[in-house]
Amino acid sequence: MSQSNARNDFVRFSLEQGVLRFGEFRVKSGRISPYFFNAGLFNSGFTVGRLAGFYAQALVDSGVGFDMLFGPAYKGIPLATATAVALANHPGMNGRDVPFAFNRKEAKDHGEGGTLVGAPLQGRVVIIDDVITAGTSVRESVDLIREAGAEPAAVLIALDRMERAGPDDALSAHSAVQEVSQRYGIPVVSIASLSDIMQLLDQDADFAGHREAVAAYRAKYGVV
Ligand code: OMP
Repeated sequence: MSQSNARNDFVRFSLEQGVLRFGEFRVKSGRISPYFFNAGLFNSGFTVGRLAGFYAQALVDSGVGFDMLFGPAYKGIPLATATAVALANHPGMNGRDVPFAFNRKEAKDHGEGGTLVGAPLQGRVVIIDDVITAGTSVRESVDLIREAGAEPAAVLIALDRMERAGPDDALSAHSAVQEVSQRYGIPVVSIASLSDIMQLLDQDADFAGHREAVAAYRAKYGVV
């Protein structure tokens, strides 16, 4: 499958699953967005398996070198687990078995202790998440990875909303995704982006009714 087909297929899959919706949604920034992407609705064996296949493909296609995956609690935990399974089955990985780890939100003071669970954090680590809005969970993950003596290699997300960070009266020239990439000096790889959603709206008459609102939102908040 070509990379652009994978992006289109992912947008369609997200629509079919009700993960991507059009309407009016207040997002974390306070903006009223004409679309919302709720990755939590990938919540069954088949859909999480397919989602993980898209993550694995995007990571392999990116050409980023990596040794393991890290999934920040809570949403990153099933994502890292399922994507490690998908990578193990991916022909481009030549049978490599990729370790994964995740954190707890609260440190455990008995048993094995600590906040990290899974494989030891070492080497080049890919952080996996759904959407980056403020970049809070990425910062925490980068800190945990560096404290363990490992190296953040990339952030892998499902959807890049491609929108400028900051308040309306002081919009940044960059998106939250670009800021994360610049701040930590690592690539942010996404399965799909707002451009791919726009492409679907341009091409599919069934969704044409949402085109104008999404285009207007992009013109106001989008990065080029
Ligand atoms: P950070 O982890 O701080 O970057 O924020 C992730 C947040 O993005 C989640 O709490 C979601 O509520 C939110 N979100 C989506 O999951 N999908 C969207 O399409 C838009 C948002 C958002 O609020 O910006």
